[in-house]
Formats: sequence, C-alpha cells, structure tokens
Amino acid sequence: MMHFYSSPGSCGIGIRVLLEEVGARFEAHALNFAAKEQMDAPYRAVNPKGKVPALVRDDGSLLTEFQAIAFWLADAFPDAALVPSDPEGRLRVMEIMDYMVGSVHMRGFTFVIVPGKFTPTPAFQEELVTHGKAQIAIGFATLVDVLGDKDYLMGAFGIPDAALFYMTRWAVEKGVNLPPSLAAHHNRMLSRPAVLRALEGEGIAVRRAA
Ligand SMILES: N[C@@H](CCC(=O)N[C@@H](CS)C(=O)NCC(=O)O)C(=O)O
Repeated sequence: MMHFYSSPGSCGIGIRVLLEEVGARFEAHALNFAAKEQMDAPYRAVNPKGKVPALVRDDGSLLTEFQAIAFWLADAFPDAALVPSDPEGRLRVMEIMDYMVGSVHMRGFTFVIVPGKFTPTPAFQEELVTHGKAQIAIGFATLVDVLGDKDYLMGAFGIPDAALFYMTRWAVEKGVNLPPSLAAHHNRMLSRPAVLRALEGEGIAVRRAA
C-alpha cells in the first residue's frame, strides 16, 4: 500500500488526481499547513524536505517533487497511458511540466498565495501579489498557446493536465484571471470521475470556472 502526503488545497491535489486516474491503492495523509505540520518531526521523518506532495511507494521508498511523482506513476501504470512512449513526446511533457511547476507555480502562485513567507510588510506583500499575478498571466498565455483548440495539453489526457488543474483550481479559488480556454480545461477536468474522487478525498469543494 502506498502512502500519499498532501495538504488540502495544496498542489498535492494534482498528484491525487493521477493516483485516482491510474487506480492506485494508497492511504492518504492530510497535513495541516496552518499548524505547520509539514515542519514537525513526524513528517520530516517521512520527507525531510517538509514539502508536499510526497509518495511513499510499496517498497517503502520516498518520492518527492511533482514532476518526478507524476512521471513515476505514469510509468508504473502504463495502461492509463498518461505519458507518450516516444522520447520526443516524453521530453515535451517534461518541458511543459517544468514550466508549469517551476515558473507558473513557484514564481507566480507562490507569491499570490503566501506573500507573508517573503516579507512581513503589508505593502511589500501587495507588491508580491501583483508581481505573482503578472507572472501567472504570462504563464497562462503560454499555456493557452500550448493547449490551442485541443481538449488536453498534449492532445490526449496526461500528467500535464493534472499540473494545470491544480493551478486553475487555485485561480478559481483566489480570483486570478483565467483565460477562457483554460477555464474550459478546468471545467473539462471536473467532468472526469477521477478528478471528482480526488477532490472529495481531499475534502475540497467542486468549483467550476466562470
Ligand atoms: N517543487 C515542489 C514544490 C512543492 C511545494 O512547494 N509544495 C508546497 C505546497 S503547494 C508546500 O509543501 N509548502 C509547504 C511549505 O513550504 O512549508 C514540487 O513540485 O512538488
């Protein structure tokens, strides 16, 4: 039995979507970020980085970082066909995943969601939120181009769509501007039973994009 660590409302929902999509057997552990449980000794004994998502696999080994966990799940459950099998196709998936997590999330949403981590000064926090929203707008414009008129980022549903979903969910929740095609992608994701199971499992309400 695998063990999945997340915090409700975090980027972990993306991995939970993938766990549900592949039909993995896992036990979910919810960390309370408000109580800083991710920094406490019991969780640091599981994941010394003190971050989520994290997955302890059946053999007891720990896997961290969104892209690594997502690729591993795709490879471990090939029937779900969540990544292309050819090297160029995998490379393009890696490229878009890294952009979403490294730039749109870490350099955009991070500043919008937790500006208080960077400065205690309210005026500076406001500047960080503005900066984060500008970075997200650039990122979303790029993702609009990648998505084009397809249903999913790479054509067929795959691991990049789970990464996009955790960000469109944040956009809906935080009132961040969502371009129409990404709003449609968000709502399309909500039509997938695995996505609804993941949201329910994390205790997150289903919210459609306008
Ligand atoms: N690069 C990591 C980012 C993980 C990350 O920043 N997770 C956030 C939640 S979305 C977290 O654990 N925050 C807790 C903290 O920083 O204390 C990944 O891709 O998995």
